[in-house]
Amino acid sequence: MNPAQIMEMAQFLDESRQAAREVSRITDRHPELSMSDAYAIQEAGIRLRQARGERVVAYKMGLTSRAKREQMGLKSPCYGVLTDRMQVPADGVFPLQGSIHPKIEPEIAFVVSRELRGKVGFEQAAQAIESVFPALEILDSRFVGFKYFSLPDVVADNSSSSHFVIPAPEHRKPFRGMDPAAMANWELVLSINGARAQAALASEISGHPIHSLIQLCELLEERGQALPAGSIVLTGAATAAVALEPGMRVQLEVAGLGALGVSVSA
Ligand code: OOG
Ligand code: MG
Repeated sequence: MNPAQIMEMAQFLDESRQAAREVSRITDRHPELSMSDAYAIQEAGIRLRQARGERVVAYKMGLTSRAKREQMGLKSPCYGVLTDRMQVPADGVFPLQGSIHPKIEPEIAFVVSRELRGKVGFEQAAQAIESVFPALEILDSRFVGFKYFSLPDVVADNSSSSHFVIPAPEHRKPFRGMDPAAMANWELVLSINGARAQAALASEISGHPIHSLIQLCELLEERGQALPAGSIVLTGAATAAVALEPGMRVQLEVAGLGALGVSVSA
Protein backbone atom coordinates (compact mmCIF):
# COMPACT_ATOMS: atom_id res chain seq x y z
CA MET A 1 0.00 0.00 0.00
CA ASN A 2 1.25 3.51 -0.69
CA PRO A 3 1.56 6.26 1.97
CA ALA A 4 -1.69 7.94 0.85
CA GLN A 5 -3.61 4.66 1.21
CA ILE A 6 -2.04 4.06 4.65
CA MET A 7 -3.18 7.52 5.82
CA GLU A 8 -6.63 7.03 4.31
CA MET A 9 -7.11 3.75 6.20
CA ALA A 10 -5.81 5.30 9.46
CA GLN A 11 -8.36 8.12 9.10
CA PHE A 12 -11.11 5.65 8.21
CA LEU A 13 -10.51 3.70 11.46
CA ASP A 14 -10.06 6.86 13.52
CA GLU A 15 -13.40 8.23 12.33
CA SER A 16 -15.09 4.88 12.92
CA ARG A 17 -13.82 4.88 16.52
CA GLN A 18 -14.86 8.46 17.20
CA ALA A 19 -18.33 7.91 15.75
CA ALA A 20 -18.62 4.47 17.47
CA ARG A 21 -19.70 3.07 14.11
CA GLU A 22 -18.50 -0.32 12.91
CA VAL A 23 -16.92 -0.56 9.48
CA SER A 24 -15.89 -3.25 7.01
CA ARG A 25 -12.44 -4.81 7.17
CA ILE A 26 -9.42 -3.17 5.58
CA THR A 27 -8.70 -6.44 3.75
CA ASP A 28 -12.09 -6.18 1.99
CA ARG A 29 -10.71 -3.14 0.14
CA HIS A 30 -7.02 -4.00 0.27
CA PRO A 31 -6.61 -7.80 0.20
CA GLU A 32 -2.87 -7.23 -0.17
CA LEU A 33 -2.63 -5.62 3.32
CA SER A 34 0.67 -6.85 4.80
CA MET A 35 1.73 -6.88 8.46
CA SER A 36 4.07 -4.02 7.70
CA ASP A 37 1.24 -1.98 6.09
CA ALA A 38 -0.90 -2.83 9.12
CA TYR A 39 1.62 -1.49 11.65
CA ALA A 40 2.10 1.58 9.45
CA ILE A 41 -1.69 2.21 9.62
CA GLN A 42 -1.60 1.68 13.41
CA GLU A 43 1.28 4.18 13.73
CA ALA A 44 -0.50 6.74 11.54
CA GLY A 45 -3.62 6.32 13.71
CA ILE A 46 -1.58 6.98 16.87
CA ARG A 47 -0.09 10.10 15.25
CA LEU A 48 -3.65 11.36 14.62
CA ARG A 49 -4.38 10.94 18.33
CA GLN A 50 -1.10 12.62 19.31
CA ALA A 51 -1.97 15.56 17.05
CA ARG A 52 -5.07 15.99 19.24
CA GLY A 53 -2.94 16.14 22.38
CA GLU A 54 -2.89 12.49 23.47
CA ARG A 55 0.30 11.06 24.98
CA VAL A 56 1.59 7.52 24.44
CA VAL A 57 1.94 5.95 27.89
CA ALA A 58 1.72 2.20 27.36
CA TYR A 59 2.00 -0.75 25.00
CA LYS A 60 -0.20 -3.81 24.95
CA MET A 61 0.58 -7.25 23.72
CA GLY A 62 -2.34 -9.17 22.26
CA LEU A 63 -3.05 -12.81 21.48
CA THR A 64 -0.34 -14.04 23.84
CA SER A 65 -2.58 -16.77 25.31
CA ARG A 66 -4.07 -19.83 23.66
CA ALA A 67 -7.52 -18.87 25.01
CA LYS A 68 -7.38 -15.53 23.20
CA ARG A 69 -5.98 -16.92 19.96
CA GLU A 70 -8.77 -19.51 19.93
CA GLN A 71 -11.44 -16.92 20.76
CA MET A 72 -10.30 -14.72 17.87
CA GLY A 73 -9.27 -17.51 15.46
CA LEU A 74 -5.85 -15.92 14.98
CA LYS A 75 -2.45 -17.52 15.30
CA SER A 76 0.23 -15.10 16.48
CA PRO A 77 0.81 -12.27 18.95
CA CYS A 78 0.65 -8.61 18.01
CA TYR A 79 0.93 -5.30 19.83
CA GLY A 80 -0.91 -2.00 20.15
CA VAL A 81 -0.16 1.43 21.59
CA LEU A 82 -2.11 3.01 24.47
CA THR A 83 -2.46 6.71 25.24
CA ASP A 84 -3.27 8.63 28.42
CA ARG A 85 -6.80 9.28 27.09
CA MET A 86 -7.53 5.52 27.12
CA GLN A 87 -6.88 5.11 30.84
CA VAL A 88 -9.83 4.52 33.17
CA PRO A 89 -9.14 5.06 36.90
CA ALA A 90 -8.94 1.93 39.03
CA ASP A 91 -12.30 1.23 40.66
CA GLY A 92 -13.81 3.94 38.49
CA VAL A 93 -16.77 3.87 36.12
CA PHE A 94 -16.52 3.03 32.43
CA PRO A 95 -19.42 4.44 30.38
CA LEU A 96 -20.39 2.24 27.43
CA GLN A 97 -21.41 5.23 25.39
CA GLY A 98 -18.81 5.74 22.68
CA SER A 99 -18.00 2.02 22.36
CA ILE A 100 -19.17 -0.31 19.61
CA HIS A 101 -19.00 -3.82 21.11
CA PRO A 102 -16.62 -3.63 24.08
CA LYS A 103 -15.15 -6.60 25.93
CA ILE A 104 -12.95 -6.86 29.02
CA GLU A 105 -10.05 -9.18 29.80
CA PRO A 106 -7.65 -9.93 32.66
CA GLU A 107 -3.96 -9.16 32.29
CA ILE A 108 -0.67 -8.67 34.15
CA ALA A 109 1.18 -5.38 33.51
CA PHE A 110 4.66 -4.05 34.14
CA VAL A 111 6.39 -0.71 34.25
CA VAL A 112 9.91 -0.86 32.81
CA SER A 113 12.50 1.50 34.28
CA ARG A 114 14.90 1.46 31.34
CA GLU A 115 14.77 1.28 27.57
CA LEU A 116 14.66 -2.23 26.10
CA ARG A 117 15.71 -2.77 22.52
CA GLY A 118 15.78 -5.75 20.18
CA LYS A 119 16.51 -9.28 21.34
CA VAL A 120 16.37 -9.16 25.13
CA GLY A 121 17.14 -12.08 27.48
CA PHE A 122 14.86 -13.16 30.35
CA GLU A 123 17.29 -11.84 32.99
CA GLN A 124 17.75 -8.52 31.21
CA ALA A 125 13.98 -8.09 30.85
CA ALA A 126 13.40 -9.02 34.50
CA GLN A 127 16.02 -6.51 35.63
CA ALA A 128 14.29 -3.72 33.70
CA ILE A 129 10.95 -4.29 35.48
CA GLU A 130 10.22 -1.67 38.11
CA SER A 131 6.72 -2.73 39.18
CA VAL A 132 4.08 -5.35 38.41
CA PHE A 133 0.30 -5.20 38.87
CA PRO A 134 -3.06 -6.56 37.68
CA ALA A 135 -4.59 -4.82 34.65
CA LEU A 136 -7.94 -4.92 32.88
CA GLU A 137 -8.00 -4.23 29.19
CA ILE A 138 -11.22 -3.00 27.57
CA LEU A 139 -11.15 -3.99 23.92
CA ASP A 140 -13.30 -2.73 21.11
CA SER A 141 -12.96 -3.58 17.46
CA ARG A 142 -13.96 -1.10 14.82
CA PHE A 143 -14.85 -4.00 12.51
CA VAL A 144 -18.33 -5.40 11.95
CA GLY A 145 -19.32 -7.93 14.60
CA PHE A 146 -15.81 -7.99 16.20
CA LYS A 147 -15.08 -11.07 14.11
CA TYR A 148 -13.96 -12.71 10.88
CA PHE A 149 -10.93 -10.52 10.57
CA SER A 150 -7.30 -11.29 9.84
CA LEU A 151 -4.24 -10.42 11.92
CA PRO A 152 -3.29 -7.44 9.68
CA ASP A 153 -6.85 -6.05 10.11
CA VAL A 154 -6.52 -6.31 13.91
CA VAL A 155 -3.06 -4.71 13.93
CA ALA A 156 -4.21 -1.82 11.71
CA ASP A 157 -7.02 -1.28 14.23
CA ASN A 158 -4.42 -0.82 17.02
CA SER A 159 -4.96 -4.44 18.06
CA SER A 160 -8.56 -3.71 19.14
CA SER A 161 -7.44 -1.25 21.85
CA SER A 162 -10.04 0.88 23.52
CA HIS A 163 -9.31 1.51 27.22
CA PHE A 164 -7.30 0.08 30.10
CA VAL A 165 -7.53 0.04 33.87
CA ILE A 166 -4.43 -0.14 36.07
CA PRO A 167 -3.78 0.66 39.73
CA ALA A 168 -2.54 4.13 40.75
CA PRO A 169 1.28 4.24 41.08
CA GLU A 170 1.16 3.86 44.89
CA HIS A 171 -0.71 0.54 44.51
CA ARG A 172 1.78 -1.05 42.11
CA LYS A 173 4.04 -3.70 43.66
CA PRO A 174 7.79 -3.13 43.27
CA PHE A 175 9.29 -6.01 41.32
CA ARG A 176 12.59 -5.96 43.19
CA GLY A 177 12.85 -8.96 45.50
CA MET A 178 10.07 -10.92 43.79
CA ASP A 179 10.77 -14.41 42.50
CA PRO A 180 10.16 -14.24 38.72
CA ALA A 181 9.59 -18.02 38.60
CA ALA A 182 6.70 -17.77 41.08
CA MET A 183 4.93 -15.27 38.82
CA ALA A 184 4.00 -18.00 36.33
CA ASN A 185 1.79 -19.61 38.98
CA TRP A 186 -0.22 -16.54 39.91
CA GLU A 187 -3.91 -17.15 39.25
CA LEU A 188 -5.89 -14.40 37.55
CA VAL A 189 -9.56 -14.53 38.55
CA LEU A 190 -12.03 -12.32 36.71
CA SER A 191 -15.38 -11.88 38.47
CA ILE A 192 -18.54 -10.29 37.11
CA ASN A 193 -20.99 -9.05 39.75
CA GLY A 194 -19.22 -11.16 42.35
CA ALA A 195 -19.35 -14.43 40.38
CA ARG A 196 -16.22 -16.04 38.96
CA ALA A 197 -16.36 -15.66 35.16
CA GLN A 198 -12.85 -16.52 33.91
CA ALA A 199 -9.68 -17.80 35.55
CA ALA A 200 -6.23 -18.85 34.41
CA LEU A 201 -2.61 -18.91 35.52
CA ALA A 202 -0.18 -16.21 34.43
CA SER A 203 1.77 -18.94 32.62
CA GLU A 204 -1.00 -18.85 29.99
CA ILE A 205 0.50 -15.51 28.90
CA SER A 206 3.29 -16.54 26.49
CA GLY A 207 4.38 -19.21 28.99
CA HIS A 208 5.35 -16.37 31.36
CA PRO A 209 4.41 -12.64 31.28
CA ILE A 210 8.11 -11.72 30.99
CA HIS A 211 8.24 -13.66 27.69
CA SER A 212 5.44 -11.42 26.43
CA LEU A 213 7.55 -8.35 27.30
CA ILE A 214 10.45 -9.92 25.37
CA GLN A 215 8.17 -10.60 22.36
CA LEU A 216 7.05 -6.96 22.43
CA CYS A 217 10.68 -5.78 22.19
CA GLU A 218 11.23 -8.11 19.21
CA LEU A 219 8.10 -6.86 17.42
CA LEU A 220 9.07 -3.22 18.08
CA GLU A 221 12.56 -3.92 16.73
CA GLU A 222 10.98 -5.09 13.46
CA ARG A 223 9.50 -1.58 13.22
CA GLY A 224 12.89 -0.02 14.06
CA GLN A 225 11.67 0.96 17.53
CA ALA A 226 12.67 0.35 21.13
CA LEU A 227 10.48 0.14 24.24
CA PRO A 228 11.03 3.50 25.98
CA ALA A 229 12.05 3.72 29.65
CA GLY A 230 9.00 4.31 31.83
CA SER A 231 6.59 2.43 29.55
CA ILE A 232 3.66 0.53 30.97
CA VAL A 233 3.27 -2.86 29.27
CA LEU A 234 0.09 -4.95 29.30
CA THR A 235 1.24 -8.48 28.57
CA GLY A 236 -2.01 -9.86 27.08
CA ALA A 237 -5.11 -11.57 28.43
CA ALA A 238 -4.72 -14.90 30.21
CA THR A 239 -8.31 -15.90 29.37
CA ALA A 240 -10.95 -15.21 26.74
CA ALA A 241 -12.54 -11.72 26.90
CA VAL A 242 -16.05 -11.09 28.28
CA ALA A 243 -18.61 -8.76 26.60
CA LEU A 244 -19.44 -5.69 28.70
CA GLU A 245 -23.00 -4.80 29.65
CA PRO A 246 -24.37 -1.81 31.57
CA GLY A 247 -24.47 -2.32 35.32
CA MET A 248 -21.65 -4.87 35.40
CA ARG A 249 -19.13 -4.72 38.22
CA VAL A 250 -15.90 -6.31 36.99
CA GLN A 251 -13.16 -7.37 39.41
CA LEU A 252 -9.76 -8.93 38.75
CA GLU A 253 -7.96 -10.63 41.59
CA VAL A 254 -4.45 -11.95 41.32
CA ALA A 255 -3.48 -13.86 44.46
CA GLY A 256 -0.26 -12.48 45.88
CA LEU A 257 -0.37 -9.38 43.69
CA GLY A 258 -3.59 -7.46 44.27
CA ALA A 259 -7.04 -6.64 42.95
CA LEU A 260 -8.53 -4.12 40.60
CA GLY A 261 -12.06 -3.31 39.51
CA VAL A 262 -14.24 -1.23 37.25
CA SER A 263 -17.98 -0.59 37.05
CA VAL A 264 -19.81 -0.32 33.76
CA SER A 265 -22.49 2.29 33.18
CA ALA A 266 -24.72 2.97 30.19
C1 OOG B 1 -7.02 -8.57 19.67
C2 OOG B 1 -6.35 -8.04 20.91
C3 OOG B 1 -6.02 -9.15 21.88
C4 OOG B 1 -5.12 -9.73 24.18
O1 OOG B 1 -4.88 -9.36 25.34
O2 OOG B 1 -5.00 -10.89 23.83
C5 OOG B 1 -5.58 -8.70 23.21
C6 OOG B 1 -8.48 -8.91 19.88
O3 OOG B 1 -8.82 -9.75 20.71
O4 OOG B 1 -9.33 -8.32 19.18
O5 OOG B 1 -5.58 -7.55 23.58
MG1 MG C 1 -5.51 -7.43 25.81
